[in-house]
Amino acid sequence: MDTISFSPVNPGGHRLPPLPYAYDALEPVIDAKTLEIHHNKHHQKYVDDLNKAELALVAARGKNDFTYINYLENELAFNGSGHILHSIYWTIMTSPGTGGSPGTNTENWINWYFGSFDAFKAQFSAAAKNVEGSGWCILGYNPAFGHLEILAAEKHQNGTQWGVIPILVLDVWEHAYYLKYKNLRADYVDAWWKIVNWEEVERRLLDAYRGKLRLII
Ligand code: MN3
Repeated sequence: MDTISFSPVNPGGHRLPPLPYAYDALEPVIDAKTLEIHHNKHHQKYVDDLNKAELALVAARGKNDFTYINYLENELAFNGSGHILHSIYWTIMTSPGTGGSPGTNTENWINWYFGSFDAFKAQFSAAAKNVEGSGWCILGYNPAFGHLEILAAEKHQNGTQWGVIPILVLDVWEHAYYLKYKNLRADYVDAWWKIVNWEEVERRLLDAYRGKLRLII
């Protein structure tokens, strides 16, 4: 059997990816202060805690001491998923008026499964507005079924289908919108459509279908 070469992230080696734009680039939909805290503080903490959990597990294996295995497995799931989803969230947004419209393949796949773009948008918005507590709304490609699906995830990790590859993600934790929108999550969700980067969505969809998508670049 062939030995494949791969380029893993070493245990404890995760880094906060830089934003692909300035903190004020998403104004007025997402204000600069919210974006700065969200990226610099919240996302950084998921990265730090994921690294800590991985290194703690390296140490646990070394000592053959799995006393804290339940805690550490939960830390891996929570912080690993948080790191992945935030990294995608930053890249699928862009300044208002610059995101274009859905690409040909994105549009075809959405129309085939959801019936129309409007029906997709209505379901995605409803799912995002009604996520219970903190979580995400995710349009993902499911290689097991060969089609797109909308999933409403609680926290970062509950409510997924195994194998789903996130294509378009919307953070509906309060830290993503509370400074500007207060308790009005629905207003944030409705405004957010103005900053979707459809070119990046199309690229992610095609790479996911071809099995070439690296979730964090
Ligand atoms: Mn967040």
